[in-house]
Amino acid sequence: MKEEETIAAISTPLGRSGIGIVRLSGPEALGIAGKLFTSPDGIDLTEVESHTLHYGYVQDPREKKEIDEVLVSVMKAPRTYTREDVAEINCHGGVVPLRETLELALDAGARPAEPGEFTKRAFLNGRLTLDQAKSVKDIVDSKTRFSLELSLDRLEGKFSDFLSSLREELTAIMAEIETTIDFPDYEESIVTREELEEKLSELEGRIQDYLANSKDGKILKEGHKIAVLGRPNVGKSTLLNTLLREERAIVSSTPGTTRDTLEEELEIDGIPFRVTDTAGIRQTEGEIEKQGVRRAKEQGRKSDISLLLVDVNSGVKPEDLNIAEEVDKGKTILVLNKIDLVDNLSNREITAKMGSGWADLVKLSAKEGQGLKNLESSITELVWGGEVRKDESLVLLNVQEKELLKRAKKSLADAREALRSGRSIDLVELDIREGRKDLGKLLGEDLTDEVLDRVFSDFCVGK
Ligand SMILES: Nc1nc2c(ncn2[C@@H]2O[C@H](COP(=O)(O)OP(=O)(O)OP(=O)(O)O)[C@@H](O)[C@H]2O)c(=O)[nH]1
Ligand SMILES: [Mg+2]
Repeated sequence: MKEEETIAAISTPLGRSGIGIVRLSGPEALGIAGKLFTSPDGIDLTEVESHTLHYGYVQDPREKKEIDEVLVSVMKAPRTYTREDVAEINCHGGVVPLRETLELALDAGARPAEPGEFTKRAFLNGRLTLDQAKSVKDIVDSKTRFSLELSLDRLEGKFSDFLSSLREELTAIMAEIETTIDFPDYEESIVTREELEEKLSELEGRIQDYLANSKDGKILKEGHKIAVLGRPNVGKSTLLNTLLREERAIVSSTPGTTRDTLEEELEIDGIPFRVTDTAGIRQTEGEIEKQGVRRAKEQGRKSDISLLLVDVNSGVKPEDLNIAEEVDKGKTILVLNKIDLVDNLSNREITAKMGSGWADLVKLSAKEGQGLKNLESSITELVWGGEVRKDESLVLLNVQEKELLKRAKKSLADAREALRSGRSIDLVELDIREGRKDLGKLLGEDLTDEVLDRVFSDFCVGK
């Protein structure tokens, strides 16, 4: 069987680093590691105790040439990541010793691991549920503390627990229905249609709550898009730099400085964003600038949030009004910039010109940083509706997972409808069975090899 083979891979990123790890897993992991390893006190890795660390050298067994000075961790099945024997050879982090160590391991009988194969084995050997296995990838990919926390929740099995308990209850309901069908005359065994309906509606509510708390995993990983818009010279590039806390975009007092869009990653309060600085929007004859303006408008349409800047020092101009007409105000924060240059600013005067209906209005000095905190909280508020972030029940689901949960909920609603309209109890059971099947899919049952391969193929090699 394939799973009996011992696999090996470099499990740390390649490049210059302090250490790098070659990981082996499988029945021969310790034997193979032992063939490459020599230690001053002649340790035999297959003989040592589990979960111990050993100092020595990786040596080419043929040439007796030392490749690297290493520490080898020995972890014996079953208390390991894969539930198989695992050896991890901690090399110095350069590319050459790692590659050579891996090659020696392959010469000694290991097979190169496929992407995600260590985690796949952890799943196949029952150490992780499919859901937990998938969250391992999210953890590796997490760009922010917040998405990491949510992925860790899943690794702990919160989602699997929720699904299992739901499914157990559906199984219990189905069993009750079966007894009702098999022993229709036996008083005790009969559940009433009302009781069933009530129970189903409660389960539906639980799925609904879960869906309501779910956030799109993709957005959490890749970030919401923010476009910075406005006419030339209002301070868009300055704002980008201030948000990033680095001098990223060129700033100058010449209108039309930014000719093209510039996208950067940004984290506010642990939430990832992608901010795009755009070319100032105005009527222009310049071909390049025209293109820039077209792209700026496009960014505005594509973004989840827009920041429309106006320069309060120069006041609202016809160009500002033109832009205001084009944007979707519901997702746009009106930013009154350069407040450091004016003494007292009346919001009303500005809104009288720019109109109302903006998602929010923030006074700012992009140059001096005044009002930056307000702008940042206004942005997170707009994305999370304020309170959601603090909610502990928040879960990370991807589109397919949401879809399956919705389907399960729909099946329960169908079952309830069938009960209410007096259909035969067999049909009711059929709907429930359908919903239960979707939960099973989410739990990673009835998986074909193809589905499994797809899940793990996104992983990096060595995880
Ligand atoms: N006093 C003051 N000056 C600012 C502020 N924000 C930007 N500026 C100045 O305004 C000028 C234009 O700033 P940019 O950030 O280049 O403006 P922009 O909107 O990117 O301009 P384009 O790329 O030409 O569309 C520069 O001289 C900035 O230093 C601010 O809050 N206060
Ligand atoms: Mg600019």
